[in-house]
Amino acid sequence: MFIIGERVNGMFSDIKKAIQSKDKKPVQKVALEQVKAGANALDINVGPATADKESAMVWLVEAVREVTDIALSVDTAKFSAMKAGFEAAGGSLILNSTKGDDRSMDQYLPLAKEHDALAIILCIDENGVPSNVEGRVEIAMKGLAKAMEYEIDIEKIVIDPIVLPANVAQDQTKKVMQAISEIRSLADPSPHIVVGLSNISQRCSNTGLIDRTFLAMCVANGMDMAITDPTDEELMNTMITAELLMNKSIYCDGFLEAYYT
Ligand code: THG
Repeated sequence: MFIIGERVNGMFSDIKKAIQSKDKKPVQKVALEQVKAGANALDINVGPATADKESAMVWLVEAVREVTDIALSVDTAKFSAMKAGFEAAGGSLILNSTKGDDRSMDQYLPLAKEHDALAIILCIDENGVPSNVEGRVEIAMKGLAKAMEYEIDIEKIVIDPIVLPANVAQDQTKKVMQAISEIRSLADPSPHIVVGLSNISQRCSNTGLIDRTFLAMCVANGMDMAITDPTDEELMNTMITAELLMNKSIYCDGFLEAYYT
């Protein structure tokens, strides 16, 4: 599993405060905790409360880059902020994200190509998030065709089927998992599949339990990347165990310890 640490996000109050007061310390602390816990990349998102998205993104990227060379997933819906974040980061990048309509992909995919970045394509188009499996799969396939048009390797493409909170869109959870499975079986070579895991339990009770149960189910359906918090030990243990049971690692009695060595 490729883990994108979710915590450097202005949606969290410590990071929001740090961005507003231009205090790098809390950002760098959170970033290093995520890396130490096993993140393979860090999501970088300035959150909703900042007016000047470009300069906030540059500041946040630079703060994190001072303490780690790990891959950065520049997470913004604003193209100018994406471009600014990419330039500030130098290399080792994930474009998070482009919508799956032609107009968005024609803008974002050339930027990903230019920086040799992984590109996350969301299963959203001009009509929003499809409410069925077929709509998600169709957008994913259009995304792969578009990547080929720009001569981007399919290994560089990451499809996000879009996870919605279980308390308001309970019927969508199963559809996300079916979409993951279908995209995996239809495409050869297959793109990566990512989900924003915490979306599933936003404003629910028992968030941890819901997150890790959903994680195991997504792993069973072929998901290989997750935006999540690797400092959640129970969640990580569930991920390691789910991958073991999917035969992605070799069983030994100390399989949990073995993962970290
Ligand atoms: N897909 C992609 N990128 C994404 C998402 C996705 N980036 C952002 C988001 N979704 C993933 N990151 C988070 C981070 C936090 C939460 C959810 C997703 C979250 N926070 C709690 C809340 O808002 O209720 C708690 C906040 C707090 O503790 O202060 O749920 O889907 N490509």
